Amino acid sequence: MATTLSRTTHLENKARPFTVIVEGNIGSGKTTFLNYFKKYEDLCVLAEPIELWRECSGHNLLQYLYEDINRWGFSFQSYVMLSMLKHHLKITEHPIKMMERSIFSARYCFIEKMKMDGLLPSPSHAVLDEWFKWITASCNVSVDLIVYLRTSPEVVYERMLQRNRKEEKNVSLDYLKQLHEIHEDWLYRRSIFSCPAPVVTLNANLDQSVLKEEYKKWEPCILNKIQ
Ligand code: DGT
Repeated sequence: MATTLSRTTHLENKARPFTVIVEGNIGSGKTTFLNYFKKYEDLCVLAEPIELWRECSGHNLLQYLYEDINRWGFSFQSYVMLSMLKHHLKITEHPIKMMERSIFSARYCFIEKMKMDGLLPSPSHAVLDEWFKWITASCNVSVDLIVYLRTSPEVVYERMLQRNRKEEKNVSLDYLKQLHEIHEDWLYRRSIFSCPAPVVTLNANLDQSVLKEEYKKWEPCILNKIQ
């Protein structure tokens, strides 16, 4: 018991890791990016908890979402926020934490898009927004760097068709175009919301072999090696 307590205290007292969030449209290559950085021992890599969303006490929330957004949008977004919060708060002994997406893109991109499309009733939006405001004011969800994998909607649409995730079969090019614009407004044009950290933008349309060179170029910055 004493050992458990002293270990907890030790970890709580440790400095917060340098936290990098990886953002970009559906199919922009976030998972590939994370996989590339897994080789570094200094890093705690947290992939998006999509498997949790597919298996919430036996319910595939991602599937429900795409089948009937009006009915399931609120439940899905509540669960996304919870799973993202867990990642933000996850204690690690690694000096760097890299997360796929964040509570910020859940709120600023996906919840916002549902609201714009009239798919999230105003009271449901208000409740999610209150949760978001409370979490960001009361919990340490600070971020040090955002990596924006910038793509064109046509490219990610092709990738999405190729990967053929069954839940995404009804996701249209139009939807990806609108989601792209929201990411652009937030992370590139910086015209909506605030960025919780400086943004590094990578051209993620590039072919994998070339893209690796881009990853390498940005490595010192991403690994917090710049003095
Ligand atoms: P990648 O590696 O860049 O191809 O990333 P994906 O496409 O595996 O991951 P992501 O986060 O762009 O999308 C996963 C699926 O979950 C996709 O169908 C969109 C959906 N999704 C992710 N986060 C949210 C969210 O906060 N709200 C909604 N409505 N959908 C979300």
